[in-house]
Amino acid sequence: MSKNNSNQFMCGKYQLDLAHPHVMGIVNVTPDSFSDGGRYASTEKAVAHAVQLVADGAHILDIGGESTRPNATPVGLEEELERVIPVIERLAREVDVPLSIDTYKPQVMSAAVKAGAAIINDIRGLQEPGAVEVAAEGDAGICIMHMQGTPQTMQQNPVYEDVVQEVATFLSERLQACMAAGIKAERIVLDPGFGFGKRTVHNLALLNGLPDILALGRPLLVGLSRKSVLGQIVGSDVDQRLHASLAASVISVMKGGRIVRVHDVKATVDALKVVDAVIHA
Ligand code: 7PJ
Repeated sequence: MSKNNSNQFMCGKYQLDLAHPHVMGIVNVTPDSFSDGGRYASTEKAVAHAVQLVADGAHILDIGGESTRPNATPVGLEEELERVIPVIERLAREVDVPLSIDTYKPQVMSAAVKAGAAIINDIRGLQEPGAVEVAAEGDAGICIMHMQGTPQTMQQNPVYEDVVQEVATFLSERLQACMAAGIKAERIVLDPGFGFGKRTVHNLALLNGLPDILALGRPLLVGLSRKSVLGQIVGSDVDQRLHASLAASVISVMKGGRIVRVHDVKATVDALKVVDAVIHA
């Protein structure tokens, strides 16, 4: 495969060569209700998990303090900051991979970047007032994701005429808006947002349609790890979706995806080494 500039992803002090697939490990920072250590315990737990993911081969860590699963209760700004900022500060010192902040709140983006985050991963595609401006201020990489509706309502009745076309149009418009605000294309990756306001038919059409979205000219990030679409296909609970998730990661990269966002880093790294060897053979 030839070297292609559109595979370069600039994020803070890092430049990732996405000609090779990259694994983004998921780090959820949620309060630990079983421990009396409170905030300190949840910070320690998230940091330890993150350090393990890097040892397992994660190329990027995605840190999130608010669950965006369907029907999840929103987390307030102060609470979200208290969850994620101490974790990012610690990891910025302890690991040498780009840290991504999974948030749609401009205040969290800005604090996270100050604390050492190199990527802003926004499930709302920088649509919150002020988000594009915060992203344009620094040199962080940006992941623009598509979602229909909001996490509270998105799975109630998702409707599309042509899901691939509609997702591509949205991502293209957000890409233009970011570039108009001064964010260089090299800093942007795009994500169809699997499971965010999509039924199984929509998720499958999008997976098949990844080449059409790749045609927008920027690398694709794909998040299918343990998602309910896989549970529907395989008939398994969320903690029994490793094999289905590996299949999804392999297919995603074969179809043109370049960053996969996953829980099970070690297994995914091995699976994608095989895909990488085939792609570059
Ligand atoms: C995604 C995400 C995804 C990006 C979540 C879950 C839901 N960010 N954050 N793409 N999913 N960019 O992991 O089940 O698919 S949270």
